[in-house]
Amino acid sequence: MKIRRYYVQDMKEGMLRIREELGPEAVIIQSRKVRLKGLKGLFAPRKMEITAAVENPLRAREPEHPHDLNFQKQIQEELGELKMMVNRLATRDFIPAEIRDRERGELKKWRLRLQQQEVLEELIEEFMEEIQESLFGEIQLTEEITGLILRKKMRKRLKTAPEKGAQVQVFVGPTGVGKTTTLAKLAARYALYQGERVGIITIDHYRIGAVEQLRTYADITGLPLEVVMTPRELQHALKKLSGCQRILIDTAGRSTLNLAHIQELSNYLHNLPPAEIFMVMSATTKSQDLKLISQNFRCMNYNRLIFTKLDETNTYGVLLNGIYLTGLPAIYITTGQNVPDDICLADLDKMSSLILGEEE
Ligand SMILES: Nc1nc2c(ncn2[C@@H]2O[C@H](COP(=O)(O)OP(=O)(O)OP(=O)(O)O)[C@@H](O)[C@H]2O)c(=O)[nH]1
Ligand SMILES: [Mg+2]
Repeated sequence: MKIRRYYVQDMKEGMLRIREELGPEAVIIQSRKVRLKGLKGLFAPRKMEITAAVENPLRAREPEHPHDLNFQKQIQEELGELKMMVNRLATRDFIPAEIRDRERGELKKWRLRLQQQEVLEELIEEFMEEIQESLFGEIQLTEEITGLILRKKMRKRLKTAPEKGAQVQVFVGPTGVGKTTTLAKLAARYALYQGERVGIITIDHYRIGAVEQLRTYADITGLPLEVVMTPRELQHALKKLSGCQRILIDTAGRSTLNLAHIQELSNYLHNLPPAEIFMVMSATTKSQDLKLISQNFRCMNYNRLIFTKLDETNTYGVLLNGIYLTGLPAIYITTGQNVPDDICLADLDKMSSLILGEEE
């Protein structure tokens, strides 16, 4: 075996020299950046030290017919293999252990942040693996760079959509998440800011005080309110309000574990015209409960998300988890009890900043 060491500017130059001198069968067994010895080396840019070896130097000689097409093809194949090998070696085996550990340290910080934010473990693993794979070869991996890459990946995972402006909008979800309050905020915005004719329907005749709550909002804004007790009555109410540009339908909050109640409510929604059906999720919901909510309410055919009560928590993983579990875009975020002010459009940058704890 012949082993030779080269000092070159870059890998490309090294490969050319190795091929020239050792032939196509040579393999690179080590590569690293070094300073040349002596005063001169101190001021010169760092060189690449490549150690290459060839098993049988005899085969390294040039062939008798270098222009033979088969020979050229063989050379190219071998060069391709060599390239792959070099890449593998350069990205894994020859990074000093201390740099590898530093990279892991940077990731650890972000893993911890995502865990604190209660991002689902499966999503955290996915992010960490993707970043580790794409970055393992980068020597200058700082906490800041890792954060930027994570942010970019998170933006891709999060999902928003523009306001659709469907005529019929329904608000569904578990108890007490803010369905009625959010409906009131949007009704006021449509009516007062956009000058639209708005009608409200409520299917919530189960909870004592539910109708009065909505009637208070309707009276303040002067909007018509229809209370319905059966799916058939809902059809009548829709007809009655058909002159409205916007019809907002409030539903009763149902316990996530009571599938019979959820199913009963979904019967009302079977014959709706094309509608935006908002699943309202509170930011204070536990991640594991979110899984149940997204599954058990599926029969409601909800197609968009609203996240409420962001002002009540410092843990924002729900935003990512909700979008991930349902595959649906978030449209609105609410941040307080004030009607109509405490609502805004969901925004990718804002959501990822909340989860990662960074300024935009
Ligand atoms: N802090 C905060 N409170 C909110 C927000 N949205 C709603 N609330 C409050 O949460 C409580 C429940 O709100 P509702 O709108 O009645 O909730 P709901 O989903 O209609 O409740 P049910 O109809 O009983 O299922 C009320 O006290 C609201 O003022 C929000 O964004 N932030
Ligand atoms: Mg309600």
